Amino acid sequence: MGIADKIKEIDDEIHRTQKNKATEYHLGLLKAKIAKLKREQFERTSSGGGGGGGGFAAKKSGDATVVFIGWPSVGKSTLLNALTNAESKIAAYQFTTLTCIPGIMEYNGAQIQLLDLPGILEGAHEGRGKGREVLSVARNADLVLILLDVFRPDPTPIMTELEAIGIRLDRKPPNISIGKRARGGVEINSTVSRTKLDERIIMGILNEYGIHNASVVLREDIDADQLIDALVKNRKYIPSITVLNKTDLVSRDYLKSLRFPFVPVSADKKENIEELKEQIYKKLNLIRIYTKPKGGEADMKRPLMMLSNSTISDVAKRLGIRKEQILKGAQVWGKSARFPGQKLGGEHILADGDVLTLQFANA
Ligand SMILES: Nc1nc2c(ncn2[C@@H]2O[C@H](COP(=O)(O)OP(=O)(O)OP(=O)(O)O)[C@@H](O)[C@H]2O)c(=O)[nH]1
Ligand SMILES: [Mg+2]
Repeated sequence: MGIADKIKEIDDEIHRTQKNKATEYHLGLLKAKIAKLKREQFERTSSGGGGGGGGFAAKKSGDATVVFIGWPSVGKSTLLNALTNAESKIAAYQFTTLTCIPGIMEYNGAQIQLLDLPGILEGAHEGRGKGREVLSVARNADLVLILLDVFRPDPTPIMTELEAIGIRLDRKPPNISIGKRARGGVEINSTVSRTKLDERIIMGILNEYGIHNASVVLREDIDADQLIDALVKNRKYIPSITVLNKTDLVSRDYLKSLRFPFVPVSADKKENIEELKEQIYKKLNLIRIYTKPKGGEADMKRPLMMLSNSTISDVAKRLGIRKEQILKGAQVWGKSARFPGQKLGGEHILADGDVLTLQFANA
């Protein structure tokens, strides 16, 4: 039996099984098994392995990368052209765009890379219509822009496709640590008073992943899916924004009747495009970092725009460390430093407005 068949078999069993306290353990194990198989399947397909997006890989450029995901003909290419000076082909038939088309949007001093992609179909995550390659590009994005049009205004099936390829939208990684050890069995501690998962389920799922000795600490009340996410490890936690296009074709009352958060636009009539730029910029949560040469003055006019949670090493990388240089850390002035000019290591996470002087040792 191939992997796909095994997945289907377990999936069917999950759907047949009633969900209640008595079946919770069994369901938890089935979910763990299926996640393991799906990961194996993902890694076997050449495009999925490196997460590089196979034939659609685009070189990252700019301060952050936003990927457009949507059904065919919703107006992805029209929107790219409205937001940037790119010229992606537009046509009234489906699958006009066949590769990844990049554009750069400048906003508030940031250079934001936007990637237009071919449309996806339901079942994309299983490979339908090059869907896996398209979705794989989204795995490397800093923000996923889900583009819908007024003819099919429901983000859920698109989100399901993204979930199926290991992307977790608008969520944080589960706050749990699993420290493997040589012996002593599985020891479970929790810093929260109530937990959805009992010890038996946690142990069962860990065993499914070949872990028989470990110290586990739960710092939040997670469910079985989250525990599996923590074990599978190749999950990508990416923010998203849902945009509804072709609003020129409907009334305001119609838009008000829709029950999910979205940014309305008409890419063709260039309506609400500035608002969308602002929303993309805000959602990316970029921070400004200033560099100061040793003994000199910081250039406060031209910040580096970095993703939040960037480290000193990330800044060094952005500035292009030369081969013969070894980063020692940096002197930091600003919100993330305990005192002005604190010396901190490469792993230190910076805050908006920080000024820093990188320190190198010569190799
Ligand atoms: N009325 C209206 N039509 C639009 C709008 N945006 C795009 N269109 C039309 O929708 C059709 C598809 O536009 P594209 O930009 O090619 O759509 P796409 O999502 O890139 O399509 P694929 O590359 O095939 O997936 C074209 O005929 C566009 O002119 C809009 O805001 N309003
Ligand atoms: Mg297109």
